[in-house]
Amino acid sequence: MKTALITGVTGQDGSYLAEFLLEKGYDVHGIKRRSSSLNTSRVDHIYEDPHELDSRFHLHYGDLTDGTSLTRIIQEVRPDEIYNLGAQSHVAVSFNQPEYTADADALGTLRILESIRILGMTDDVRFYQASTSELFGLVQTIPQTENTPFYPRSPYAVAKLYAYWITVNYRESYGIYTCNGILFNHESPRRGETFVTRKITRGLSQIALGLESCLYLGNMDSLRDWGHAKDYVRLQWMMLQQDKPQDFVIATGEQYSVRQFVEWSAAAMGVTLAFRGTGLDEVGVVEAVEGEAAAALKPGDVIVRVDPRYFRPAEVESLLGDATKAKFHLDWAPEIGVKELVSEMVATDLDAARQHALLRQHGFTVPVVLES
Ligand code: NDP
Ligand code: GDR
Repeated sequence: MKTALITGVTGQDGSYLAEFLLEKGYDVHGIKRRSSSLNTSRVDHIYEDPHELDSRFHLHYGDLTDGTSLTRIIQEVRPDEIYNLGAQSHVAVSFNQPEYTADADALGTLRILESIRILGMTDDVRFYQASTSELFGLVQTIPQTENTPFYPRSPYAVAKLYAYWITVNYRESYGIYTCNGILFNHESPRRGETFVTRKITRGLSQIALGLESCLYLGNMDSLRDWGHAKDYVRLQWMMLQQDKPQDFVIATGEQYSVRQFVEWSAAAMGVTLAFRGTGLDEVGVVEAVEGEAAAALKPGDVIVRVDPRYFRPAEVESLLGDATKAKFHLDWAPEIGVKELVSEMVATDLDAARQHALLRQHGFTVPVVLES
């Protein structure tokens, strides 16, 4: 039985990867950070009573900013594979917390690699680094491949640039089996609520049920290559099963705007949305409503507006990936298309909104938070 250690196990990708590896028979150890409130909701369903002898899922307190905790955990667990998915992963937040972002995302990666080296495990462990399409930033060529030059546009991307190169450097310097997965945006019903896709599906669901009245967004012209997180975590594992370590771009090869994602999400709940006006005055107006899902809405309702507070100091306007190398070497292709992704996210968020609506109907206070 192989043993895997996952940083960021409580996040979107970490939770799907843990499920995937448990199904493959792995013993899975995850690092969770201390939080004043519970932060394990995405993995609670796979957590077993630690008193059970055959439990294969284990959680350890640790933090990417705390090198000794990382060394201790790696020494105790002695994993065959380490997946470094932990990060301050929000691009906009990285402009507010650049130093912390660098500490967790850049130095955190170095701390793990150094632990591997200091513990004399360079030949025993395989390391996956969650690199990102944000590295391409101000894109130099379209579509982006493993050979496209990087031009990071945020403290997050700059920190991830360091993490990318230190991962390459420890492979070349010490012969550690390390891989960078340069993953384009991937989403799911487990996506953090402040990333744009989830903000849209969750926000529109609440509006459809009459719990909220308007969704405020930033740059709706932004273009992204959106895949499904489940397809992408499979890749993270596949990369570590090759004879030789390599870096791969993972993407769908299709690109859509934030506005398009809003339209599809509305359509998935029976609402035809039209965009009128330009710039800061652009609004999303309900044109027609079909079915019962969005019973609170009627034609003419303005349910989407632009709020400049969600613009970033420097924007990544357009990302489009070319995953030919992964298709060739790993025989990988995404299985879940963007429309299916939207339907799944909307269905989950509509269910949650219905529960909230029911609670409100019965006099319970349900805080609805759209701020992101
Ligand atoms: P999430 O934001 O959902 O998860 C991030 C995880 O990192 C959470 O478990 C979080 O813990 C943990 N974390 C944050 N700070 C620390 C810290 N200081 N020490 C230890 N753990 C910490 O991200 P995703 O699952 O979406 O992404 C996974 C990784 O892939 C990230 O590194 C991200 O930057 C990268 N990436 C993501 C892409 C995407 O589209 N999703 C695309 C390309 C790269 P907590 O739950 O307590 O907050
Ligand atoms: P991104 O994802 O920055 O690409 O990083 P996000 O969903 O936050 O933004 C995508 C695009 O949508 C625009 N946008 C908004 N974004 C947010 N969050 N909120 C809004 O209201 C809003 N309105 C418009 C953004 O400006 C941007 O252009 C994600 C993260 O998962 C990173 O960790 C990962 O590395 C990259 O994807 C690939």
